[in-house]
Amino acid sequence: MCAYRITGEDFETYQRDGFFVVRSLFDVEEMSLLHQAVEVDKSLSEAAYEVHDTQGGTAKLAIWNGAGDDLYGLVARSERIVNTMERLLDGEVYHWHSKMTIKDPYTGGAWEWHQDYGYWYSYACLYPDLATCWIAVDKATQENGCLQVLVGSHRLGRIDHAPAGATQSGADPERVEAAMKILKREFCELESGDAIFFHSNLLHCSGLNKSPSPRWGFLCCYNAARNSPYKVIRHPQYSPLAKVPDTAIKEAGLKLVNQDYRKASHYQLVK
Ligand SMILES: O=C(O)CCC(=O)C(=O)O
Repeated sequence: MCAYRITGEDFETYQRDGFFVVRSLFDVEEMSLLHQAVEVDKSLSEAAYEVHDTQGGTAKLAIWNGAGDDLYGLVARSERIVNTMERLLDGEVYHWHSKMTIKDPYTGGAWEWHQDYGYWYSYACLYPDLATCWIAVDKATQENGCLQVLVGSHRLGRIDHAPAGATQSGADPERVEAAMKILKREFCELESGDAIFFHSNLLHCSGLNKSPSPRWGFLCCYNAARNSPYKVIRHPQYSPLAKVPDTAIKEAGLKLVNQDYRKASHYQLVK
């Protein structure tokens, strides 16, 4: 069982580069449970809506706010992620939201260059004290549209964002082009169960899925408790996050997958 705990080196990498990769954050058995959950509970893929890119491609996105006792919730509440986020965001954190990004074989679309804080800013968070853990549900490669990052771009500060394609928000293309001339672009190729922790101002994107395999990514996003939206908006305010031990996923997993999974699911999908 993975007992990942953030190291001093990971923390320094995060501060310098805006992200770091953890190999096998979730092991083969845990990923198998997650795959079974996806198979058994179709509500997620059925509720996912289309996200159109600027090249005519279409990805799908499911997003929800709660982190409950279903497998997705247990992953989002697991100590290996939440403790890491507490270190990265320097104090108590809460679950901001979780997302599943889905790229179907051959047709799965791209995500344009953006910073998450580019649009979370308008959710009334004063500081960019939010971060994401992007977990590879399927192996992510350049061919199927893995995440790409501009190393160190979190230090550019927040860049203006504008609509890109029908349903996306993209960072100012002129700034992105200038940043690309001085910062290294990294393709984050991951095995299933690997994860990337990244800063909300890190410029990132992902390409088309040109492969015969699906590419699913599970994103758990957190906000510092002290950075709850300063006014009431559509997105929920701070609520305490109940951490669960790292063992919880396997302990609950088989039971959840064998029972009626839908009854165990607590997530409320948002459109
Ligand atoms: O999963 C992906 O390919 C990118 C998703 C993303 O960047 C986001 O949801 O902010």
